[in-house]
Amino acid sequence: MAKSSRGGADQNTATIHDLKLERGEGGELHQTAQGDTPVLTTAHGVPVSDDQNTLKAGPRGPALIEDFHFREKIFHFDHERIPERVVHARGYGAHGYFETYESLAKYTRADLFQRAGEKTPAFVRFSTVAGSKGSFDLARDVRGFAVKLYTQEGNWDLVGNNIPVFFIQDAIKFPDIIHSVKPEPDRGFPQAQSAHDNFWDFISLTPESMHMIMWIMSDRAIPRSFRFMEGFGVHTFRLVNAEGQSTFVKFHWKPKLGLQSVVWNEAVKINGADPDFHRRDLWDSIQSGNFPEWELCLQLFDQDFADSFDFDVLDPTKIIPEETLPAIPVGRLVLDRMPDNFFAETEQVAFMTQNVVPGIDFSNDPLLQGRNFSYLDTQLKRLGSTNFTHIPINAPKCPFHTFQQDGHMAMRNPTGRVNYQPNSWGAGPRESPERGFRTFADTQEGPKVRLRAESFADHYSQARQFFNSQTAHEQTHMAMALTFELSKVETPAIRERMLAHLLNIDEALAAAVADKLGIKDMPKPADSAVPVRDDLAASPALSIIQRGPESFKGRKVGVLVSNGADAKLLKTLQSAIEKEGAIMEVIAPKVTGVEAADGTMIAGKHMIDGGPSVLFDAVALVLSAEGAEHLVGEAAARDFVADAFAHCKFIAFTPEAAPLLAKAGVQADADEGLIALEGSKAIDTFIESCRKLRLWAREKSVKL
Ligand code: HDD
Repeated sequence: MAKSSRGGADQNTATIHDLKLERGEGGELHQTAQGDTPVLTTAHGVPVSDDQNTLKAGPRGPALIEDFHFREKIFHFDHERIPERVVHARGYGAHGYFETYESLAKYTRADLFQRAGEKTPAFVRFSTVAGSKGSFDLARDVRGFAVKLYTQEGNWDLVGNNIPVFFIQDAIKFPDIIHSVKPEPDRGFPQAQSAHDNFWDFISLTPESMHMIMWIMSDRAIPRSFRFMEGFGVHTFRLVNAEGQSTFVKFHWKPKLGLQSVVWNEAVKINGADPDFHRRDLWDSIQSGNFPEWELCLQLFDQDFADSFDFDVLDPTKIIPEETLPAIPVGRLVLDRMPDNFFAETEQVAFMTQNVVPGIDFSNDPLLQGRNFSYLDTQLKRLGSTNFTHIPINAPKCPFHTFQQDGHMAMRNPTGRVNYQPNSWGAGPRESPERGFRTFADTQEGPKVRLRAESFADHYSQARQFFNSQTAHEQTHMAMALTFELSKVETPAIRERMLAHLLNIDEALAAAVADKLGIKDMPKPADSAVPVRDDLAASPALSIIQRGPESFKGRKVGVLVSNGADAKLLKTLQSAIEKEGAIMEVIAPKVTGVEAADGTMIAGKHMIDGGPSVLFDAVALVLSAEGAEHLVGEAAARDFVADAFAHCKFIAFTPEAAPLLAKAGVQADADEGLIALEGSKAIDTFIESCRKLRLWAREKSVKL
């Protein structure tokens, strides 16, 4: 079992200290801890005698300002909050390491890529973009995928997302896109939603967003777990080797457990049932020793490829399809330890795109160039001091020496007389032309202009390519997402403007959305600066369903049980699930569990109301006839079954559970996704089916 370095399992075991009620010198009552419990002190180390009562003039009198312990305690509490991140406020992080497969010295002098098998400590923070810190996990949104690698030559931050393109091409538009998606300023809502007028107004006036919109309206924006999503560095970067030669690179993180998302109807329900769904998933898997892994894959290319590629490699609204340029695995990222303290690490971690190391450099992507200003600036606002690098989570793990000094909360001032260089004292660090970071000597020329390059002008072709690369089910999900979002837009002109863009992407998609919205008069297609291409080959790598997992590993089965259930069957089911690397959780009418037919007790993890089927990847009903009869009358049990069916999940059931299926409107032989637990092969069939994750063929009939 994995433990955090401090605390861990020991702190999870509650011990009730032997508390004793004592009368103090003045006759007042207080509880005192006994044994070896440390004595509570003030922040200045003064032992505290009473932490239950303020100092008063008489037992019923007013409080005295002299009470320094009370004042210090409340003062500190009043200042506990720091500003939340202006974007990506809600996030969750974990520690781990990156392991290099083979030396990449040919391409880069970056120290972490020099030696096969080298392990570099890492901290990763996943996030949603629009919602505030306390919002729910399954908003339709981009997920941040920020990786800090503590290399031997400084910290390298790869501050990416789970989507490889972005809304805008130039950083100067960032405040506008973010203002538009955040709660509208007059009313202060909606929270963590893009489904409102301001967002779609901005988008419909910003054609360069169309490719990103296709991704956001796809199931990529409602991932099942952080563990099952990809990460992307988005921009083109450069690798630079010891000879000073540069190779362009795009960074991809690929989850070892395959891609998986939920469906929208499920996401909405998960947000109610468990707003911390993604956090809990990461916590549970790391704490139980199931460490998630991603492979770092590189798309490497030279100037000739860049010149001949269909789009500008500096345009962050474009991808290079993996079928055109394969992403080569070069190492793996393993997350194996939760932070000891959420605030100290996950909240205070400061990611910055400008944190690059010798051997890795920027490109001229105008979004990246602007980001390189923003991230340093925001840390001062958020963390309150230029000394935020003194916070352990942000400090390098390699030796480092600067002459920076003073400022708020300075923890690490230079010692001795020398705080400048050059100096005559023969002391202190000096720069190193050999080891130091050298910017790639790219030649630049041209007038100073505020212009968008013409090579950035095609806003629809890759949006179309993305849509064409999806399976029919995924295309339906996108049409439904667009319909949902635009149905929340109150201004008809904005909806129509969006339809005009959709017409440039896919006419059938535009028609489906118009039909579902009830719009009869189709607008004219939006003007496009350049002809929209329809010769771009579909890229199967862009589809989640086509990139599913090979096994059911890392997933979760929810088993609804009742009194009189078959304990032996449940045990066999559990071992089959665990053999697959998945886990089983029991849902019972009462959380304390049920009594099985053989008289043994089966413990519950959830009661029915607290364990709806949306929290699981597949479900099983292990019920007795009597149990099923009782559950038929419970709305939560009926929803458990009806939702699992509607969300195209695989459902195993004992024949006795048939009345519950029927009451939930599910025919026991409706399709091959319903597996009766009869005969010796039934459990194997169930597990094999679960590997497909969902029975998408059912979707047509349930019309989600
Ligand atoms: Fe950003 C945070 C990713 C464009 C300005 N961004 C932030 C985080 C991620 C990204 C993952 C959260 C880091 C964490 O967990 O602490 N941002 C992206 C990606 C972008 C992008 C992939 C486009 C490719 N961002 C972007 C632009 C700007 C910013 C164009 C401003 C010009 N981003 C910020 C920020 C944040 C931030 C205001 C807020 C909190 C923070 O930096 O530390 O500086």
